[in-house]
Amino acid sequence: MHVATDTALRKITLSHDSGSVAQLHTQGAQITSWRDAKGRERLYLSERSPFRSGMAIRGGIPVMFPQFGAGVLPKHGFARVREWTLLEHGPARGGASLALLELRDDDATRALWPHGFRLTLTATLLEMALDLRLHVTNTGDDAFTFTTALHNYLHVDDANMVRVEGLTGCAYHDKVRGVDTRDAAPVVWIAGETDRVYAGAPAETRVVDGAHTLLQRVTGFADRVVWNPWAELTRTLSDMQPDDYVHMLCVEAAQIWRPVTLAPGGEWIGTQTLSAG
Ligand code: TA6
Repeated sequence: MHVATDTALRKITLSHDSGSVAQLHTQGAQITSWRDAKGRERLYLSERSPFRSGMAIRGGIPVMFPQFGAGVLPKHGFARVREWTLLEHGPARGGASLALLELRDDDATRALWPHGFRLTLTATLLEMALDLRLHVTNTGDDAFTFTTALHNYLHVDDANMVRVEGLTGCAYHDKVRGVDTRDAAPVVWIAGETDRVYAGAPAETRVVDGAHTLLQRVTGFADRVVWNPWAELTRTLSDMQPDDYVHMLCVEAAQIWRPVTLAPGGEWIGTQTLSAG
């Protein structure tokens, strides 16, 4: 896939001896590509993304903080459009490749959200897995409350044929129909616009895309979001091609239903390992 990239946005590469490679934009600490050791791209990235400073990148793994979705802050918070500081980048134990990025409050974030915080994202690339660790610390003098997500845009060959396993029996809010309901089906098939926030989901979710699977293992993030805009909504999104919905599915690790409150000095950690099969 060819992606035009504005050189103003800084991008780093994680590479593993096995041949797996990931790209990460320091804006948003956003992973924008992950190719496993067999050479298969596992993330969707829109060719129509603006790749301009301060504008959300459509695809990869945006970090939503301190607000998931709509609310008093800009949609999905500000962490995804801020420049993060690269603290570490290089080889790690067992041949892994690691990047550690940090975002701290500054005048601009305090103007939107008057709190002292430190966020770090640690990305570790392995042969067939990508591991992310989001660490939130309250560095201020007052408590704050946040919601968050790793908004994974998975690349799939055909969304019509994809099944998501592991959410059976989970309560969810269906944003398309505006109802709270429960998933009784043994697997989730995507057959139209889908926007669901699953509450208290199991730690493992599996996405099966033909012969390819992706296992998502999560700690800390209690909720999952499954989103595909489908044909009609995609046509209204200027940063996606009309047919892109066929090749993407968001299965997100999130903390939404029960917002997290941190006292001064308090910490919260969420992790996610995506394993390619
Ligand atoms: O996680 C699903 C969702 O909240 C959808 O409702 C949809 O709006 C999507 O995120 C993308 O949001 P964005 O602001 O990046 O267009």
